[in-house]
Amino acid sequence: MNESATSAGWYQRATAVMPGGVNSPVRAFKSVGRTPPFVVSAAGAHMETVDGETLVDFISSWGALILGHARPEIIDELVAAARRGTSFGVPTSGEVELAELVVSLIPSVEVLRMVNSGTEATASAIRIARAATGRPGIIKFEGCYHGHADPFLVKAGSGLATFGEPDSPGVPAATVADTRVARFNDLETVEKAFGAGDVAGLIVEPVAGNMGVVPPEPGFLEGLRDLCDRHEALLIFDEVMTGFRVALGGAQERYGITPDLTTLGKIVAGGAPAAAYGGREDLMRMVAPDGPVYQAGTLAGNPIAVAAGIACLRYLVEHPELYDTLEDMGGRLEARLTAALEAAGGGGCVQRVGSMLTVFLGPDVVRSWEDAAKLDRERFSRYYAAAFDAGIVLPPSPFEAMFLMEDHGPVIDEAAETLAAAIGAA
Ligand code: KE4
Repeated sequence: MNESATSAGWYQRATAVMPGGVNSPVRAFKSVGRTPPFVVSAAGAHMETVDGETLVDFISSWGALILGHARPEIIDELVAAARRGTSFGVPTSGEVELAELVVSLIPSVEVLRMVNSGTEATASAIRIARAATGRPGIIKFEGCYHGHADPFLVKAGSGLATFGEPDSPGVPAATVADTRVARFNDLETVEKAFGAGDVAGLIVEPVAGNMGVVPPEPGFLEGLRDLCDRHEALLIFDEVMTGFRVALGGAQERYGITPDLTTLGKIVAGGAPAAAYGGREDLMRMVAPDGPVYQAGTLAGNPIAVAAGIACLRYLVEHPELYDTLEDMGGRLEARLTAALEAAGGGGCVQRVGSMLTVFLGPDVVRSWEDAAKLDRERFSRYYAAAFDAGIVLPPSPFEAMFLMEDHGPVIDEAAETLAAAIGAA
């Protein structure tokens, strides 16, 4: 096998021409100290690598896949759309159908705009909040990730809920000066962050998934709604990960909270590249060309991603029982891994909402980033390696979620045993 035919060979070539050899940092597998596998193809729950390995995949394209890889129901529509042309730069009926589908499934979304990434969706949502209120302040939470737009690349200042400090070179302090950082599941820090009276909006992952899965505690989301109302700020649910994942109507359906704006991604395009933002009609009519808030995108609402998104959402509408199936699978996996943690005696917890879950090695409960940051990274890397060597590819970071897909059904119990053994070996 010639050198470049292996993952190691491809990775060497990749690093010569791409930062870290990847098109998104987490894919470099640096958090688990491994060379990333290079995938040739995937079908259902399985990935095939250039090294001839077949792996059960729990990355699920970071949550974008809820049915499985290369599902005919989606691929056939996507290919047919491509054969009709990949991009026209003028409207298509598919964009209307997808928008109507999303509006029908997520009640708080009365009007929406398609974009090409979750980052564009969240950046656009806070632009609307600032335009609608005339205020600059944005509140976000430690450990929550909303894409790489400048205003979000902040770390908590010297104390929580103080002004954000840039978390990346290239982000001017002025750009994040209006971003406050609060603690997830801690309404007091949110109240403090509202203090200055200049907050336009609060953006939150209603179920945190980017510090590992951290469910909202009872009353937390209600408290955010109340605080936003009291301070006349907008509540923005970043449902890029939770949308159509934790319920067909997203976390806002699961928890019964109505945000003012919602961002969507991943499942909304069935694994093809697209995202969206939407919400109250009065707010969304501010967006050009209806209103003065500018936002645009060459490939926004492109026919390929739209066809995949329609096919995926229609399947979910036609198979509502899938959420019960995923809940059952998730429950079985959670129970088995929780038992494995207890047997290993090393501390830790499994935290899950529906079909997104995280094995935290170390802390017995994770309520916020403060808890998540205490996890044992070396132990996670050992767990990761044991799982990979046994044929399972997990998200290559302890601060991510595993995502279940419909196609995990036939393999979930065997995978649970394999992961339980990996916990024991770590
Ligand atoms: P994108 O710009 O990557 O499409 O979406 C950003 C984003 C926004 N909001 C939430 C809640 C998200 O989870 C994301 C992206 N999620 C990560 C995985 N945790 C994407 C993986 C990656 O960065 O490669």
